Amino acid sequence: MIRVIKPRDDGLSEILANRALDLEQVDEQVKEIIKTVRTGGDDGLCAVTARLDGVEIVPGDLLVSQAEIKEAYQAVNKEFLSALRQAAENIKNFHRRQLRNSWFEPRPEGVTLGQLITPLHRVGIYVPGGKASYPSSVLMNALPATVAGVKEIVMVTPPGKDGSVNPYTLVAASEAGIAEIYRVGGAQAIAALAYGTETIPGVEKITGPGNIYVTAAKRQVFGTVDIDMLAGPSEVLIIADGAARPDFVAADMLAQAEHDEMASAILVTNDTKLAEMVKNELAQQIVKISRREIAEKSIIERGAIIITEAMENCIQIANAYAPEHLELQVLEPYRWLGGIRNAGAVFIGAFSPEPVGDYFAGPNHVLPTGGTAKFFSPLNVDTFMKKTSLIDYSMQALCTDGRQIMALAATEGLDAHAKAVGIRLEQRETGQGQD
Ligand code: HSO
Ligand code: ZN
Repeated sequence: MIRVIKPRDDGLSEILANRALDLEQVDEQVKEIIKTVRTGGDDGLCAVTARLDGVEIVPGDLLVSQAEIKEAYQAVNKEFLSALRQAAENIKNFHRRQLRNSWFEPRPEGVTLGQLITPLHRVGIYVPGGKASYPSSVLMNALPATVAGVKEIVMVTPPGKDGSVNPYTLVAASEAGIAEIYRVGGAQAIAALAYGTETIPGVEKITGPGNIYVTAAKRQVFGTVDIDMLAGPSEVLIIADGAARPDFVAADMLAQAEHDEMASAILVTNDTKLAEMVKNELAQQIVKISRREIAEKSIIERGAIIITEAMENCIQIANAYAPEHLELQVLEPYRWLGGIRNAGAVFIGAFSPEPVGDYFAGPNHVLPTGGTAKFFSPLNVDTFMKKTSLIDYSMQALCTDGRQIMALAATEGLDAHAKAVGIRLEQRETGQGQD
């Protein structure tokens, strides 16, 4: 059922390529939706929601009430709540380590330089509805923003057919300190966050995964607001050697495959026997999982077992693939870790399966997909911070550097730039300046 590929097979290049998100196919439709919300405000937003989601909502009902949040707490079980709270603690602790201070550097020559690091003021978090509505993703998006010091965190999430919002999502939002929740989803929710409506004031940045319409909308509003990244289907690449447990490896591949038919689970190994055993394990385990149909499609269409000559080749393939999640189920994981350049998150050893990171350990599970781990990082505290540069020159320092600045300005033909410096140098020469 799963492809087995040996290097030089054509299949390998097929797996390494062909992962780009094809957002163009929905761009026109998304452009129309954004225009409707931008020009029509609340009415446009509710009209699109009625048309596309089949839910009639009046602007006055967009905001989820405190009473609904209280009710949601009644609907969720205690075990969920205590696990969620512990996960939240772990996530906050991990992200606190990412906080950086503003800095000032006064130098003896009369120059002080520095960098202010300040949180964004208002951000919007998109949480998908339906099957992919994950309370864990609410925490993963909101808590780094909280740790960063963002004052206003807004959440949007599509309503069910009856207009309700998943109680687990609501409880997670409340636990993460989100006070403003709107029942609206899709590209129209992204448009509302970017441009604002009468009911939903606009935000500065939008984060969180969504379907292809949401992702295309995020790309279209980028520049009006900032976005985190363009998320594609989830993926895991597992490097395993002869010491790995085939049942563990297969279980981890299925944990990935059950997310979505488009999700990819790939095993790269230098051990032919392990490859064979994992293949058998997959066949045995897949019939026992509740999302079997989704997982089967994912494993058949997107999964692969790649057999290489040596561990070095496994590492090379991982770097070329740049997976969202990389598992190292090998005898000496730390020996190989230094060779890893491209991965969203690395899970080390037999007892760190991906769900540990998906839910609990603390690092973020919003990770770069589709090979973008070559240049994107996991969602983190910096995602919600911005930097402001500080420049403080004394009169003495300007006199020292002024001629060089004027020379550069003259070369660019920017006479007024040169004069803005020159006027100060002259003042110094005539003795009128003060430091
Ligand atoms: N594996 C997903 C996150 C997730 N898994 C949420 C379960 N719930 C993307 O990293
Ligand atoms: Zn997952």
